[in-house]
Amino acid sequence: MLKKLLQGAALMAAVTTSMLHAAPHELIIDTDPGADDLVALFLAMASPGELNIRAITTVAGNVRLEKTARNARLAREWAGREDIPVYAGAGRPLVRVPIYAAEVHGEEGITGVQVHEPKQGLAAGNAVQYLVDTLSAAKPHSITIAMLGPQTNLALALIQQPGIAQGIKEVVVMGGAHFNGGNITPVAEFNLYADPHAAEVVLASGVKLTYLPLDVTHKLLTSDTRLKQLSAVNNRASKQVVDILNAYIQHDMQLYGMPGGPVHDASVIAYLLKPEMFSGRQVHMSVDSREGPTFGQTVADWYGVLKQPANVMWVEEGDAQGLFDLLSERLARLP
Ligand SMILES: [Ca+2]
Repeated sequence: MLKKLLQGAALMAAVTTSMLHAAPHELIIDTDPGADDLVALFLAMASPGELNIRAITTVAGNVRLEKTARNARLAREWAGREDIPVYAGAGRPLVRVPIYAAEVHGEEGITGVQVHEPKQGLAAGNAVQYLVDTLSAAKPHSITIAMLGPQTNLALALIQQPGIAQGIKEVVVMGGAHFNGGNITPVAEFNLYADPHAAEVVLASGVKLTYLPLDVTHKLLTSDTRLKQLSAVNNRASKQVVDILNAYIQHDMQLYGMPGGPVHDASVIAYLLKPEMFSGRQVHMSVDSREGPTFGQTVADWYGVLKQPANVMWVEEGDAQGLFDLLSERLARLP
């Protein structure tokens, strides 16, 4: 009897899991391409079974808005996914002076490949208004947002209409740093440093938040073997990814003395596709937006010493080889 019950429970669990996998994420990708954003966009656009990408929204970040909006359209053109609309959003952060990261991502925002003006233009309207309209019309907790840049667009949408939080299932953020230390200051990660006030607005909205900070992305590194694995896919998309990464990883490898480079934003998409490859902890997190040496720092209470309620899932471990296996498998589907 007990054995039968256990078998029944196992079957139910398997059915539930397969049902969960059967329903794709209704996804908006908010992004500032960005070399690693390009890799993330390819991974997402190659995964229509799991990710129904409603739109790509762009923001100023790694480079200026005109270039991030163009690069998102380039990614879409290269991936053969011109069915996905691209909306341009905020051209500057909420409060702070704009900063960019051309020294890491190149003047055009993508390293290692030639850029051109894509054939298809932007969707009409602003990304912030698109977020307001889409999230307010959405079923409760139905839309996932992959947050691959500064959080300005979503913050502006939440300020304009706080009720839109109801449409959000989860916001999965590439950003922040705790154990690792920062990459733009000793303690701040770029996306949070570029607009900490926006991150505070999103945090205060009470939406379900998952952070993939440098703590995990600096563990998911390229290697010669992994770049060869990507090369072996041998199509245009894989060649572009290898060219982008070969140029992009140099900065971090030299700066940190690491054996390979991180592919930060791709880990957000990998998390959505295969959450079982990652682990972390529900923690209380705050963002420091005071001027001074800790500007943009995320303070993650890993050990719960503050006795505050958890407000984010802080991802700390990931399967590096799993990420590159997934990327290779999915890139093979692209042109
Ligand atoms: Ca990014």
